[in-house]
Amino acid sequence: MTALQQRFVNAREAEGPLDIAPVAGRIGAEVRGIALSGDLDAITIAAIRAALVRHKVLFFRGQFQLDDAAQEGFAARLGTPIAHPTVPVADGSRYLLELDSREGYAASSWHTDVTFVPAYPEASILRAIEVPEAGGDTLWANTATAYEELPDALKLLVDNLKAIHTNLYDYAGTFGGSRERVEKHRAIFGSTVYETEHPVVRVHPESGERTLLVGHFVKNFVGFNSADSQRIYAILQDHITKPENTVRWNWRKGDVAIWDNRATQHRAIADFGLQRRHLRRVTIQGTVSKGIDGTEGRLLSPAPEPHAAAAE
Ligand SMILES: O=C(O)CCC(=O)C(=O)O
Ligand SMILES: [Fe+2]
Repeated sequence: MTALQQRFVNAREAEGPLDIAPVAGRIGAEVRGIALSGDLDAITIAAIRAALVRHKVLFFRGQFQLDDAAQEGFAARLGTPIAHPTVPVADGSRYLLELDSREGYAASSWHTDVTFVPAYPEASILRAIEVPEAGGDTLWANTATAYEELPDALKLLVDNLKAIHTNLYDYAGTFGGSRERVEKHRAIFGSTVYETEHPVVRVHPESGERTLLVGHFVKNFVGFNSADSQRIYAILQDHITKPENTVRWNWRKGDVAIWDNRATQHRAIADFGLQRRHLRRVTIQGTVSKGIDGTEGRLLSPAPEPHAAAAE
């Protein structure tokens, strides 16, 4: 096996306190025999964090002990929970984002969460409250193996490329439901318009892996017009989302998925018709993206405060 192939193997650690079963060949692992809570000890939390960086998405079945407050409590052990920049929190919670099919919701296009800000979340924790009998799975893709596999000439193109990400994206193409609901969602999601320039290749702050940072918030690549941007985008997304790079999770009520939002994209599969599908998410604060040459992500809009920028 070459070093490259070795790295692609989504194998469990030889030792460690967690019972981990890899799910797909390159991404995803189920963690068994653990009840998530705000009271987990530091060794278990450190092991979960390490497994997250290694496997990129972790699944925990049957976490019925978690209510909204406990989901937030666990998030606070993993890092610093943050609310969505524009969408109000779910009723009675401090940080939770409601993902409820009753609101016409299905994030059914590939994305990394909240990349329209420079320090977008490092992780997201999603809990299934109600799920369809069949359908409504979620897919995740490994953006590190996607980069690793690119032909050298394409690596050369993306290594110094930058992209503009915005929350004013194509809602109609990504969000199910009636036109009225799409409009309502757009009004809330885009109530403040953000634009951020990110390196297309982000160096993962913990693993040092190079990852592709694109997804549906990308508006264009710097120096390219929108027609060329769309084609480059399609090439990169095709590499990221090819089945070999993905894992698919069939939700049961009580499941929790945690993903490393710095090394993955994900999307829901909107094949569940009018059945109820209800999940709640909390995100963990991330750090500003950094490219291969150290270039950092930067906020373009809303115009950053000059004082705040100087103080950073
Ligand atoms: O509904 C899903 O499966 C995914 C939703 C999503 O994009 C998210 O929770 O960030
Ligand atoms: Fe998402």
